[in-house]
Amino acid sequence: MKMTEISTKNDARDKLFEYLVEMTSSHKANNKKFAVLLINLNNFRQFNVSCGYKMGDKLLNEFATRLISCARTCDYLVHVGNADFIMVLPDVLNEGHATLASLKLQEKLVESFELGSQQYKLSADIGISLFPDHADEVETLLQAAEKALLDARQNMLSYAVYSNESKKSDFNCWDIETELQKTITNNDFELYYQPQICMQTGVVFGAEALIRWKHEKRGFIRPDVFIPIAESNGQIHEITQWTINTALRQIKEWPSASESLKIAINLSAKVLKDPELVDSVRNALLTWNTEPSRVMLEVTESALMDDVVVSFNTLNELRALGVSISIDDFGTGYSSMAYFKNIPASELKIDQSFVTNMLENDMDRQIVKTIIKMAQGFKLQVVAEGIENDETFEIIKELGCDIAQGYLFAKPMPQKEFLRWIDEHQSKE
Ligand code: G
Ligand code: G
Ligand code: MN
Repeated sequence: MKMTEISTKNDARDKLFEYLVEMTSSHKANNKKFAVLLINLNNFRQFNVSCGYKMGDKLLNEFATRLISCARTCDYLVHVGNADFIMVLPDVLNEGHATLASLKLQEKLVESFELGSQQYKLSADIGISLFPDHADEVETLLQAAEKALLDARQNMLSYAVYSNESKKSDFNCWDIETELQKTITNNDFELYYQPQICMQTGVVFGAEALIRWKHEKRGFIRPDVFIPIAESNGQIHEITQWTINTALRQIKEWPSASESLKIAINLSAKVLKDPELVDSVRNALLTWNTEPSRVMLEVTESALMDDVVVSFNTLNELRALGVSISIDDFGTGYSSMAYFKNIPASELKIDQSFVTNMLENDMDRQIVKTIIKMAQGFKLQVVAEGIENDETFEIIKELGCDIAQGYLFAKPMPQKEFLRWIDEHQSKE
């Protein structure tokens, strides 16, 4: 064999081409769209330098597994070389679907990767093209995804949809960021309130404040969509300030008979690492002259476990102000039992996915039961959220849960409606 023999043959790429040729003809025939996502794992070369090719291969496997875990069964993933993967999403309606899929993939990468005894943080950039909007042939469709990836890089975005310079794409991250900034500047968010009920007595316990962004053209944009963007570009700090201050201001308008009602406010993972968080909560309490005992701050279990030392410290400082801490989405974040005895919280919120499915799924019912038992053992208050029917309510009440939240009582609603709701509910108490 000659030492200089070079092969440019790539089986995976050949298969991808064949697959895409089939996709173009089937989608053309049915008048449907599909999306191509070119996913580039960042800093892979650096990883190979530090850890070697063998570990590099393992990392690629783990990375692919993570991508597959949030794909639909009809989606197609192939490793096309080095740090590049292509994911094909059949049958999408529009660019919005493809960008939501990209956000979902990127959210999946937030949790670190474990290889051997080490933990690694990974991120990826994504270029998106759509058949037939951006190209109707395989080669040009892939070129369009490459161009989108370059655009993303140049604009410091984690993903971008293809656009030829003259035509700016309609729903990309840049637009959302700009619009978000406008909304922050103009104070155009709104807080909705969802009641929480004491299960054993039926009286109102308080409400969870949930942010709402109504865009004049696009309607409601879900917090799951804009909070991760705000987290990645730092806007989350201003949004959090707004949320805390608005919630504390608005509870002053609640009826005086409701002076003891609690307000639960969500804090995102990034905010827990903000060295100014404790000061800004202290200031807001002073500004609005709020009893700290009325305030419950919710942090997700995965945010808490991301950096246990930092988050435990921050939460302990917050507790020293007199506010309470609740662990949101509990059951999904792999808490270690070892940390549990020192957990700086007084409440667990059972993740709604377990509650919603517990009538049909015995495993979920067991999980709910176990979390309630555990909370009782550790003297923590426990909330079940996502209660949608009487049957679920009765079972959970029987298990000894303290507080209920869910559509069975009320959906999240604007302050005005919430005030009416309290009135009606309290007249029945
Ligand atoms: O309210 P809704 O179901 O749309 O909430 C979706 C997600 O957004 C939930 O995980 C919720 O915790 C989160 N969320 C809602 N309001 C806020 C907020 O003010 N700040 C943060 N960080 N997250 C919020
Ligand atoms: O992640 P977090 O627990 O903060 O999310 C709270 C969100 O859950 C709220 O935005 C609310 O819209 C949603 N939610 C509350 N109760 C129910 C319910 O009974 N069913 C469903 N599907 N969603 C609910
Ligand atoms: Mn919450």
